Amino acid sequence: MELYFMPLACSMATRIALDEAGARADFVEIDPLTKRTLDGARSLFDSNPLGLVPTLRTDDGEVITENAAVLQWVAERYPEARLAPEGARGRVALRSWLCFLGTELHRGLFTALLDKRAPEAARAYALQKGKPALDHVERHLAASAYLLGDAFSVADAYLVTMLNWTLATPIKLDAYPALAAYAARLRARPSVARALAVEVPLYRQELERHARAS
Ligand SMILES: N[C@@H](CCC(=O)N[C@@H](CS)C(=O)NCC(=O)O)C(=O)O
Repeated sequence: MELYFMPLACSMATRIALDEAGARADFVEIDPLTKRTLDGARSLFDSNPLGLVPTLRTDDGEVITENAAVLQWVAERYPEARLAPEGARGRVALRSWLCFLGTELHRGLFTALLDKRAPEAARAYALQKGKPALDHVERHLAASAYLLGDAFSVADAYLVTMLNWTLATPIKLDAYPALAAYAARLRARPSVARALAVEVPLYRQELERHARAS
């Protein structure tokens, strides 16, 4: 299987989930500026018409896009890793969190904050509009170790990935003590620590590459 990823992007959640599952995968780095592999040989658009990561090509050649779908595929493909709850109720809760993370937090809040081309007014609007979503997760995690209670799931892989992004935004995690404690605890989790150990240096290289090109 192949995971198309960009360093520290939301595709890192899939890297964490695959690591948790002990799954073997080839990680194909995409440059966000060119949307091509670093050697220029392959375009992400050939696999995903939107040119977005994560894009996962399974061993059967099936292409899966959209974080929520990719993460649920990994959880279902490797049930022994227990990355999703077993019961119907728990599955609904997982889908609910994944939809919330993908829409209210990722696209609703972080996309505008991280987009250097976004007008300042768009950033301010996203910050104000996204605050109830951050407050919601803060309240939830004040009473719960993980998004789904006492067990790590693919939703946590997604959330911890996004919390890294706060470093590049005006969001100060200090103002959200439960989220800050959760982020610190999850960053020490071996799968998350390994993902960061791989992707932080790749991100730095990406920044250097872009600085040289500009
Ligand atoms: N709706 C998509 C959004 C994925 C997304 O926004 N991916 C970002 C990285 S976090 C991306 O590929 N950005 C590249 C770009 O926008 O050109 C999903 O949930 O997978």
